[in-house]
Amino acid sequence: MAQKTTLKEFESVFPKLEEVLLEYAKSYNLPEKELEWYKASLQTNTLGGKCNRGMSVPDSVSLLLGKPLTEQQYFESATLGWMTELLQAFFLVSDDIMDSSITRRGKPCWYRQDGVGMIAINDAFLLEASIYVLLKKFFRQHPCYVDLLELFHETTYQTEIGQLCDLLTAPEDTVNLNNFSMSKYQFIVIYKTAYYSFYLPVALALYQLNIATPGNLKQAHDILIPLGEYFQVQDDYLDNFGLPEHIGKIGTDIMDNKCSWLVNQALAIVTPAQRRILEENYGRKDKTKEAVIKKLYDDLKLEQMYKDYEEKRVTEIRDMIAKVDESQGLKKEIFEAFLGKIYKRSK
Ligand code: GPP
Ligand code: MG
Ligand code: MG
Ligand code: MG
Repeated sequence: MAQKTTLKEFESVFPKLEEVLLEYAKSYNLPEKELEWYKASLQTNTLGGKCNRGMSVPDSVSLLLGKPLTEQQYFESATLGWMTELLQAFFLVSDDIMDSSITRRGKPCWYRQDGVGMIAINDAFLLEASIYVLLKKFFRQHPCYVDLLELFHETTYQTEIGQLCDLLTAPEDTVNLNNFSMSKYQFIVIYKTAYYSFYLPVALALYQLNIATPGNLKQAHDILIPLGEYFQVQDDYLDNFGLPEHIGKIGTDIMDNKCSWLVNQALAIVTPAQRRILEENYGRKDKTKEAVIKKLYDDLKLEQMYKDYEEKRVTEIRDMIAKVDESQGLKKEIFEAFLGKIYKRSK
C-alpha cells in the first residue's frame, strides 16, 4: 500500500537542502551578510505554502510503487518536491512584482518587505539557480539526470511564455476587452500554471523511478493539463470571491486588467449597458472602479456560474481518470489525489 506524506514530514527535509545551498554559497566565499540574506530569502519564499506541488512528488512515487518509500527514496522524492517549490518561489516572487501584488501567504510580498524592493528580482534568479545546485548535488549520477535537467528547463520556458501572454493581454494603460477570449485564456493558464503545478511533479516521479516513457508521460500530460486549467480557473474565481484570510493574498486581477476566467464569463453574457460598465471600470488602478466591477460580477451571478462550471469540469476529469490505462505504469490514484486536493478548495 502506498503511503501519503505529511507537511511535517516533507518540511523536515528542507533544513538539509538549505544547508547544502548555504554551503555551496560559502564555497564561493559569499560574505556573511549576503549569506544571511540568501537564507532569509530561501526561508521566506520557499516555506509557508501548502506545498501541494512539492508533496505530490513523494505521494506520486509511493503510488507508482504501491508501497511506502524507503528513507533514501523518500529523501530523493522530497528533494525533487522541494525543487518544484523553489521553482514556484522563483515564479511567485517575480509574479508579485509584475502583478503589483500586496500580500502572499498572509505576509507582505517579498519585494514589499523592509529593505528588499527590486533586490527581489535577483533573489528570484537565485531561487531558480538553487534548483540546479540541488539537482547536480543529488542527481548527477541518476540515469535520468539529463531528462530531469531538461524537464526543469522546459517547464520554466512553458511557464514564461504563459506569463508573457498573461502580461501582454493585460496592458496597464489601455483596456481593450476585445483582446480577451476563452482561447487566449486557455493558452495563458495552460502554460503559466498547468505545466509547473501539475505535469511537473508527476513527470519528476516517473523519472525518479526511471520508468518514464513517451506513452506514460503523454497519458499523464493529457489529464494533468486539464486539471491545471481547472486549478487556475479556481485561482481566478478566488481572486475575486475568495477571502484574503483563506487565500493569503489580496486579489488584483480586476485592477490589473487580467484576462481572467471571470471577465471572460462576464463578456459572454453582458447586455450592451453592462459591457459599457466593464469598459469604463475594468483594469483601472482605482478601488471605486474595482468595486463597480465586483458589483457587476454579483449582478451577473458569476459565483453560481463558477460553481456550475466546477461540477461539470470535475465530472469530465473524473471520466478521463476512469479511462486511464494502467498497463503503462501509471495509477489512477495519482490523478484522484490531485483532484481530491483541489476540488472545492477555498485557499
Ligand atoms: C499564476 O498567476 C501564475 C504564476 C504564479 C506563474 C508566474 C510565472 C512567471 C514566469 C513569473 P497569478 O498571477 O494568477 O497567481 P497569483 O494569483 O498567485 O498571483
Ligand atoms: Mg499574481
Ligand atoms: Mg500573474
Ligand atoms: Mg491569481
